[in-house]
Amino acid sequence: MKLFTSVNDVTDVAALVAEALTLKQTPFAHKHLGENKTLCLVFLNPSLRTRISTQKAGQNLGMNVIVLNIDKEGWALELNDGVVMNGTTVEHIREAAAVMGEYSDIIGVRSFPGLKNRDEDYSELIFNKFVEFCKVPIVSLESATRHPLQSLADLVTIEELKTKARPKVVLTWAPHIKPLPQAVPNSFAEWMCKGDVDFVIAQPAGYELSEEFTQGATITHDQDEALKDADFIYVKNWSAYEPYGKVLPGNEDWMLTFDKLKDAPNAKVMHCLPVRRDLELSSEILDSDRSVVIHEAGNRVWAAQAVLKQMLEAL
Ligand code: SN0
Repeated sequence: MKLFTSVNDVTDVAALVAEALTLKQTPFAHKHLGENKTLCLVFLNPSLRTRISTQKAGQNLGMNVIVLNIDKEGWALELNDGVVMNGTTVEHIREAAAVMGEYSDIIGVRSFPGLKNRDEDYSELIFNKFVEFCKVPIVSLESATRHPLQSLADLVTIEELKTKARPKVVLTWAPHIKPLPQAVPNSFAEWMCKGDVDFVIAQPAGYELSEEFTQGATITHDQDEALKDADFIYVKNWSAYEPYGKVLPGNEDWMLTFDKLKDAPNAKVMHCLPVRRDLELSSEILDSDRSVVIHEAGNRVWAAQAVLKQMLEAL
């Protein structure tokens, strides 16, 4: 694998999930694979899980790992071509990405969407500039439209915890005070549509995701109906795709509470984290044995390690 930005970069999804679960049992079985190889993780936005789990995954494979919080510690980057750089930006992404490529065997990049210009975000402007200029294999650490390492960890978690061959998985929209990216739900939908699950998306009217990601999903505005007999409930806020990046008024009653689980007695509750307690998801659920969010976050290591292993094998 030379590029990991979406489920479409994976030739065999089930095999990658199985690989992650094998690595969970034997984390150091390939500790020489990454010897003398450098992984550079570049963050243009904050991170907790992605940063630590991917760093750990690289180290488990014997890699040297460098983390650069470029938004805080690097020179201010210019992303546009054809500008006279006589303002606040100091270094063009053309040079910055090319130089990082000189120092690295694999690069990871996190770049959130601006949520202002849909065409710009959905063309993956920033991420694709790294791909173009750094010339080494790249793994997405969440780009404008997708979060594939999260989605792979989610599928690994479902595979690991499921109690029936084809579980019912419900992605349910949650309230928030500010506009968040569609990257996590887009990506989750795209991966679930390739998994062996019955997949339902429940969201208020107006929060439809781009159809590019939801082919094969059942989409409903009726949360109660969707949650019925769910095996896994994935809670996530996202802003509207149309009008782009907006929070629509109302819908506070979409927060998942214990009461809403009454017709889903076996449902396990997932969230990618960070989660705002009692806004997106009730603390009652988070503090109960229904929640698998910590287990899910733990699986981020094995997802990242499976991807890095396949990338190292292809170097
Ligand atoms: C990000 C998102 O894409 O939704 C990262 C999730 C892994 N989440 C946030 O930006 C949360 C910010 C907040 O203020 O709650």
